[in-house]
Amino acid sequence: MQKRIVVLISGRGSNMQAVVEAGLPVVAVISNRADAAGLAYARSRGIPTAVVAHERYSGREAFDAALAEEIDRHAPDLIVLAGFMRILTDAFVERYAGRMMNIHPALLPAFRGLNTHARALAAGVKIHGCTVHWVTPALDEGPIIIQAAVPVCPGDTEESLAARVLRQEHIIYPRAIRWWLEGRLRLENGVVRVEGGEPQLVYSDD
Ligand code: NHR
Ligand code: GAR
Repeated sequence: MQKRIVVLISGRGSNMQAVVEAGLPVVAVISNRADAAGLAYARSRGIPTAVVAHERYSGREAFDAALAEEIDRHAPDLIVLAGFMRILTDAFVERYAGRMMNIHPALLPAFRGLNTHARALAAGVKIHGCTVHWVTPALDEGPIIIQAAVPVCPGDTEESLAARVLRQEHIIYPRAIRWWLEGRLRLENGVVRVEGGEPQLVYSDD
C-alpha cells in the first residue's frame, strides 16, 4: 500500500519543497506558524495544510497533544521535520518512535541546537554540512541516516555558508526518505545501515 508522509515546517519550507518535487508521497504539511511561506507552496501543489499555532497553547505538552491530533488525522507512516523549530516532548517523540526524521544544518554531533552556521564560523571549522537523523527524545542525538559535507571557505558569511549547506540538504533529505520508502533502512546497535550499501556520506564544494 502507498506510504503516507506528513511534513512539519515552521518557515520557508525549501526542504519540504525538495521532498515534494522528488515525487515522494507527502499527504499533508503542518506548520506551527500561520505565516510560514512554505504553506503557500504546499497549497499551490494541492497538498492539504494545517496550522497548529504553538503560542495558543499553555505549554509544550498541550501544543504537542494538538499537533499529534492533527498529524494523526492524516494517518502518516513517516513524519518529516523540515525546518521545524519547536523542541518536541519525550511523549510526542515516543508516540512516533522510529517514524520521525529531521534534517539538521550541521555535521552532528557537532553544533546541535540553533544558529549552527554562525557557531561553525566562530569555531573556525574548515568542514561543515548537514545531517538527516531519526528523531529521539534527546535533541539532535538520534541515529544518523546520511550526512553531506561542504567546505567552509575564506570570506564565508553565515548566509553564504547556509546557502552552500542548504543545496546539499535538498539532495540528501529526499534520498534518505526514498531509502525509507524502499524499506532499506536498518538500525544495528544504534547505527543506521542502508541495505544495498549506498554511501551515507556526500562531499560537495558546489
Ligand atoms: N525534538 C526532539 N525531542 N528531538 C529532536 O532531535 C528534535 C526535536 C525538535 C526539533 C529539530 C532541531 C534542529 O534540527 C528538532 C529536533 C528547534 C530547536 C529549538 O531550540 C532546537 C533544535 C531543533 C529545532 N527551538 C526553540 C524551542 O524553544 C524555539 C526556537 C524558535 O522558535 O526559533 O523550542 O535544529
Ligand atoms: C534548514 O537549513 C534546516 O536544516 C534548518 O532550517 C532551515 C529550514 O529551511 N533547520 C533547523 O534549523 C531546525 N532547527 P527550509 O524551511 O527552507 O527547509
